[in-house]
Amino acid sequence: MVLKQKEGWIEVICGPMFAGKTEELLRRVKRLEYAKANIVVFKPAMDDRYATSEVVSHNHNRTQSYNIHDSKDIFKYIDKATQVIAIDEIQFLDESVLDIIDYLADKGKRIIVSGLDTDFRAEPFSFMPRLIAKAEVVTKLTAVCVQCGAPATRTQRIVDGKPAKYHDPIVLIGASESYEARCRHCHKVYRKPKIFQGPF
Ligand code: TTP
Ligand code: MG
Repeated sequence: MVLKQKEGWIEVICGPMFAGKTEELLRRVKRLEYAKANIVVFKPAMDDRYATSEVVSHNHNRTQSYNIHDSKDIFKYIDKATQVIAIDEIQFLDESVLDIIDYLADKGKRIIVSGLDTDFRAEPFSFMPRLIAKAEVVTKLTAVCVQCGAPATRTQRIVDGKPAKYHDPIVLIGASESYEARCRHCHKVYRKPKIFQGPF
């Protein structure tokens, strides 16, 4: 029997900030663009100013993208001929994006998405665990801990020079002025509830 790869699946690129998730998404998109794939890129609209913009990585790599407020808006920009759908920072879209990309993968589309797997408290970021469970391929990237140089799996939020508090709002758009990549041991959150008390 000849084993064949059927078309249509979901790839997730996840990890903390400064891990190169956008860079990796763009790398996959660019390869497919060279092959003349019919590909549409999206990102969540953080404001109302522009309908189209670009996904830009820290390395200044970029590609044209559509800014969407609602995950259903994906259907305004794709059609049957679309082969690949990529979404950066998917954690900021509404949860129905999960059903939408599931549907599209079933219809034979290749879905490439990137997003934060955890928030600044190192808790799972909204629907990301469900997305990861549904995906065929998951790439968990690490950054470099700014304190000790170990692989960083977490994002530290700093407010007024101090670690953010557990009950601070989850969404705070920003970059290195408010966030740092940290490893498990260097990551700090104030007032984190004690959920489990072990024997030592
Ligand atoms: P990312 O694209 O994940 O950050 P990045 O560009 O540094 O990472 P990469 O190189 O891997 O692409 O963007 C994260 C956005 O999310 C950023 O605007 C800050 C925001 N954010 C929150 O709103 N809440 C949080 O808890 C965290 C950790 C980030
Ligand atoms: Mg990014």
